[in-house]
Amino acid sequence: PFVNPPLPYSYQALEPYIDEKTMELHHDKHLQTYVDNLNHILEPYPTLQGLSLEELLSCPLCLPSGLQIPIKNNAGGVYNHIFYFSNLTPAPNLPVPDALSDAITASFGSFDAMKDNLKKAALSVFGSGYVWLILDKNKTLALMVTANQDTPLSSGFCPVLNLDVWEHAYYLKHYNMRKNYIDDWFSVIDWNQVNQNYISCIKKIP
Ligand code: MN3
Repeated sequence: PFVNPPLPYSYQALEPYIDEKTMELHHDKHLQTYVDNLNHILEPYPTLQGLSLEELLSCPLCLPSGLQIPIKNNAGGVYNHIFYFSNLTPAPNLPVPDALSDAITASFGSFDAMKDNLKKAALSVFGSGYVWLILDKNKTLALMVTANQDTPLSSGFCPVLNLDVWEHAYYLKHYNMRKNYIDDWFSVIDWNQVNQNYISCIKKIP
């Protein structure tokens, strides 16, 4: 069965940017529910239980038709949250490592331009969803918005960074001010990890 990995830092580690209660509920309740639901859905399908989250999400049409939406929602919920938590750190590390920094400059013109575009994209999400930095088939970085728990994996893109803009990710501290949450999130990004994600995406794309 799939498990909910512990956070790589304490619940209060991202204070004052992301509050302790939000982190606790987000990890122990929201993510845990997706893990439990996914395990329940896969119970009757031992062969699917052997697949990774990436495999479950990369080919929706390979799945039995009745499972396509439940797996998209719940394996997506597990994958998206583990990825989101793994790219945060209480000890932010700037500057951005060279490999990623060069790719950002090539795609967006500058780091600040990427940041502005990402913020605009995050503010544009209507309802619940995510903003992603992804690598496309030409090994170019781009931004992508997904609804609900959809992932870029199902469209063949490789995830480099994601921002959860569901209200549960920020409402206890930032209320309706998504903009403030986005700014605070930028203060706790683990750019070394994001650079690692970028490098592993480069290796995966033929
Ligand atoms: Mn969430």
